[in-house]
Amino acid sequence: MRWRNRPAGSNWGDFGADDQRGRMNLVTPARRLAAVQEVREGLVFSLSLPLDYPGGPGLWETRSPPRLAATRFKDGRPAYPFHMSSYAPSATDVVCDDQVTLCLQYSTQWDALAHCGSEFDANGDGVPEAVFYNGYRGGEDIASPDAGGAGARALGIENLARAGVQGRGVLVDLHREFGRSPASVGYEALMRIMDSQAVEVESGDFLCLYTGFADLVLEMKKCPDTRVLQGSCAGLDGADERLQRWIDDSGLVALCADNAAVESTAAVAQGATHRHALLPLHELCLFKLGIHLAELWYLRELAGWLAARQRNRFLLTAPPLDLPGAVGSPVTPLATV
Ligand code: UVW
Repeated sequence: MRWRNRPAGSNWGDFGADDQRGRMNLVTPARRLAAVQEVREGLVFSLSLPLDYPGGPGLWETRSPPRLAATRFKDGRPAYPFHMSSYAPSATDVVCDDQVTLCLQYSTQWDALAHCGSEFDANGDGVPEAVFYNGYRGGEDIASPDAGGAGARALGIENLARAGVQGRGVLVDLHREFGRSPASVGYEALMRIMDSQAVEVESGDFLCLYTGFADLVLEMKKCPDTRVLQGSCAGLDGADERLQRWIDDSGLVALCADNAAVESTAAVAQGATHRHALLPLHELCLFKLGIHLAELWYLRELAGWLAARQRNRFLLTAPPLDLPGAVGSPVTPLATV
């Protein structure tokens, strides 16, 4: 057993002692068939930003835009363009080959379960250690890929990729309610809005939140004004205990938003006296329940199309890269309606 104590309100062990998929286990063949029933017109929406957005330093100091470069032969020549006639004089083929330095969570992305853990006394020795979903250990199972570490030996994004990310998306339009005003949306408000938009969430659903944030990012044309962005659009109130309980009880498998962190980060507490998570929804979802989070999705056109038809459900297909050991991944999600 990897742990003696499990965090209050967690489901560690419920999907198996070595489970690394978390709530994705609830996307069963029956739930996928239910998702397919939402396809009535065969139209498809891409839910990705161009991966070089937000632009510049972006939203987090540590993340920078993708840098493309040509691949090179051993003698330093770029394979871009590469005329195959240098191999065989009669060849007419011209080939371009490139590589990228990519911050995996710079733009439209999935968070792996290895993305956020907590300082928690899982082994019951009275001393908290860095621990992740299902008791996997920081520094052992999840060790920095710098300094010769292998990255996430457990809970890496490949687990999500191999789960086959396809199921029913259900969209809540927070932008319709709040416009671009900042709002921290707790249980009461979310239930009221879902009720007014006739949204029902069932076990196995991917809940998508349209806030307008990614639209604002696009309008800034790769010069993001972080002060404006930080004061704009809705996010969930991750500290609201009733909201946390509902997320657990609903059976949803992922929260996917067009904003930067799914939850509102405006109210990050300064000067609290007790130790606590600054990102309580990340703690609840990634650490305690194995619910994947997705951020900076582009939902505007899908939200408009669904609203015009009084619909809110669709088939969602959103596999991340199968990149072993990574703690996040870009994604090009597709909504089919
Ligand atoms: C953090 O909040 C640290 O990352 P993200 O919002 O991209 O999950």
